Amino acid sequence: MITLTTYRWVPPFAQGLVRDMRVRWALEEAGLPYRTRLIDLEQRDSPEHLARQPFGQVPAYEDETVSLFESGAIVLHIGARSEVLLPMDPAARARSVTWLLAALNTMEPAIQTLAELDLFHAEEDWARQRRPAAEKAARRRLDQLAAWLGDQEYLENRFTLGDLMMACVLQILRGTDLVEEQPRLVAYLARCEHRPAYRRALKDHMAVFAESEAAASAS
Ligand SMILES: N[C@@H](CCC(=O)N[C@@H](CS)C(=O)NCC(=O)O)C(=O)O
Repeated sequence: MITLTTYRWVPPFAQGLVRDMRVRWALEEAGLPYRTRLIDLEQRDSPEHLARQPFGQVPAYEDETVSLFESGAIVLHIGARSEVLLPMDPAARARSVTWLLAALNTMEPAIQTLAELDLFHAEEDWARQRRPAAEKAARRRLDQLAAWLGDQEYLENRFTLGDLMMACVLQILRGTDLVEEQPRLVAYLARCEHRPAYRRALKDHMAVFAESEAAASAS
């Protein structure tokens, strides 16, 4: 059985965005059942968790054959078991891997920089000075992505794990208007989020936090 390790609870600003969502969504697309191992934030630097995730982060993943960390590596591993996520054709497969890496390596750094300024440093002077340049850099990447997308439904000619990862990265901007500035990206994100597998993943992801909050208020 596949085991996904993630947090028992995170603050509301992070709910829906924790990177276990990428893995849950991929598992739902692939139709693979899994169980969760829930850890508290305080347990992230425990020897037991560091053995699974050397940087004390989530998600971590285990199946019968391998233990993995890094959401991109995990989604690729799941993709190898599902044509819904990775096309069989070698060229199409390579293109979808390219988009997954573009999401993680080109889009996410600019987007995450802006989100961290807003979420963790909004009241600090240095962050106010840094923000305009960070916003400009993120907007440039969004402009480029929207230009590529044009009138296509997905980044290539069908949904793949590249779209899954790109959608999750775009969601990090939900506290800003940057995606809303781009009607093509709004429609693209909605299209991805409309997938039944995404909805099931989000429901299960959010249920964990709701249960933790209910247990905390009952005690
Ligand atoms: N590159 C990693 C990033 C994982 C990550 O940032 N996880 C966050 C939750 S979404 C976390 O565990 N943060 C706690 C920390 O960095 O100490 C991946 O994609 O798996």
